[in-house]
Amino acid sequence: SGAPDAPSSNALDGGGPSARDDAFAVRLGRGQQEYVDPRGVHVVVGRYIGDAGDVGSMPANLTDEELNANAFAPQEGAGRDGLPVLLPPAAQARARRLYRVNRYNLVASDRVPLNRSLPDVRKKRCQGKYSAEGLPAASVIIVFHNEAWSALLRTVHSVIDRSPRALLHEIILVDDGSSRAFLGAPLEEHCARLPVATRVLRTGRREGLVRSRLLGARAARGQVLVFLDAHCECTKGWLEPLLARVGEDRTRVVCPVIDIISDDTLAYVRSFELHWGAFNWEMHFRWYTPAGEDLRRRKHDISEPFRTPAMAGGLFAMDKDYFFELGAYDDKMEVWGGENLEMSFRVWQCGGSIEIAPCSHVGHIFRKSSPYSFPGGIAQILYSNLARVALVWMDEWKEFYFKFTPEAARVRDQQSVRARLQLRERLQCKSFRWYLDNVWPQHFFPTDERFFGKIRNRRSGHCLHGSGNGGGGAKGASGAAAAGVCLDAPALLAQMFVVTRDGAVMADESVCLDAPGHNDDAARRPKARLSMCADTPRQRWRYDPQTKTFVHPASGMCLAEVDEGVVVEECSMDSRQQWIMEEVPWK
Ligand code: LR7
Ligand code: MN
Repeated sequence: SGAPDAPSSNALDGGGPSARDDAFAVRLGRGQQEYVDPRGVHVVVGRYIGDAGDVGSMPANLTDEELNANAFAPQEGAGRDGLPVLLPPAAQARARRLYRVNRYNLVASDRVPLNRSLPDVRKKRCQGKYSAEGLPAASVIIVFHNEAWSALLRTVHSVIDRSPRALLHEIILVDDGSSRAFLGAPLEEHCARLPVATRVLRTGRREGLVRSRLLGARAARGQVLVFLDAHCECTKGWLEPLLARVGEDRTRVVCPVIDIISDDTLAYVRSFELHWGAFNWEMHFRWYTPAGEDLRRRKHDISEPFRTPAMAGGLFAMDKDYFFELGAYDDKMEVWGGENLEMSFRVWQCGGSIEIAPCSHVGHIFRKSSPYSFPGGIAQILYSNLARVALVWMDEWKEFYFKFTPEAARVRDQQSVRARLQLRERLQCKSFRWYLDNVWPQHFFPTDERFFGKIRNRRSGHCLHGSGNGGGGAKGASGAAAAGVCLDAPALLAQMFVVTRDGAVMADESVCLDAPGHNDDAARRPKARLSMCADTPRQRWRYDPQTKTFVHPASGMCLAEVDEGVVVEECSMDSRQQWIMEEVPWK
């Protein structure tokens, strides 16, 4: 499929999802995991912040010398063509120890030359599709806080080496209050010698990524702003598609496909191009795979840019004037998180669009946890940012969010969002309802026309489990549907379902109740499943309020809870086939 071989592991982070044998397991962000099975059908998305205790806690046992040393020591051929770096046993203890500095393998990163080669991962159709002729020039903005020298400068060098010189107006590095000596004068000296104008701006104190990007954007002189994280590597042809799409229509915000650079071996792993970005009920960013009609449309021409409801946030191109006209960023957002959804809603609701250009591929080191501090605490910061998003952009769905996300509800009243509401007013932006209906019609959010609540089995009293993260052991899962003890207050998303007018039984994370579309053998009782929502008769159900049964028209069978689990079987009106719909107000 064009992907390099799965990297073998230096096994530094004690296993975790990236160490799974499943070659289709890809990590997509801090604690965000997505497993695409070999047929690309089911997607399981894991928790956002895996072990919160791990986040932001700098280990006390690293010495100042270790934290401040730049041990960049390139070895010819290390990581060449994006291949994994395999450390000799002698280096592994040190690698394990220093892993915690950046939450990626610093020793391996320090061996990979700044100008390592990478495969051209683009689809055939992409090659020659975009010419550099007549495209607007870019200011590439990279913000960082205590990044490793090797990873930061590999980002810079990959931009310089793989961008047509005429399209690269400048590179702007924004140091967000880093404390490491090598990021001071030595960084400026290195940048001064580069063949492309590369400036280092400094916030002077820790401002967080939003205000750091704002500093960079205000200083930029290119027509298009291109933002990158500080641990990326650009591949051949990455820039032209971004600039071409923005050049054609300045209201487009264009993202590359984000490939995976292993946090362990630094291997470059091409990711699945069909993802698009959205979010779950906790307002955490998620990748989903298009299904049904969306998938068919996409497959028609895999090289064509496609629209996405939300962006991951770190890697995108946007016309500079449009960026400021549209309100830049919410500068009251701190440190990390939420700004990607804020910008996604704002762009869509206020007249622009967000798309992914599949011919543009940029690698990013995905980490399992954050290496840096969150002054004030991660929950306080993240949920304050998310509360701001909800308060400004989500209309009555903010009440849904606050009702089911106590962490955000707690900080709701501390937010002053007047200026952002005025911006929304001034730009005459559309409603969140419009966004849900038009930008993300496949969404699994409750609306007034949909059932929202629990589905309780009459015989056992058990409730169907969805995929919410609310606990109860029902981890976000495609797989066999299950029922278990009903969970009560605080209302738990794990057992909440939305039933749409056309009979889809949806849960959080875009999973739908699913059963085989035929019944060849009346004696068999196929398991019901939770699968990635798709436009298929397998996922259509008809609830009969009289008999309280969930009929599955495609197979003519009924949903039942039996000893083996949740199945479909021949309809009999037995109480195990009866389900009580317990409506819960969604706002
Ligand atoms: O206080 C800070 N100051 C900073 O300058 C905190 C962070 N930063 C810098 C940091 O050094 C890095 O260069 O900001 C950049 C992003 O921080 P990361 O790498 O810790 O973020 P991430 O990759 O875990 O998170 C994703 O979501 C973030 C939400 O705020 C940002 O939008 C990131 O840019 C974004 N990264 C991507 O979109 C890459 C693909 C990940 C996915 C999915
Ligand atoms: Mn990042």
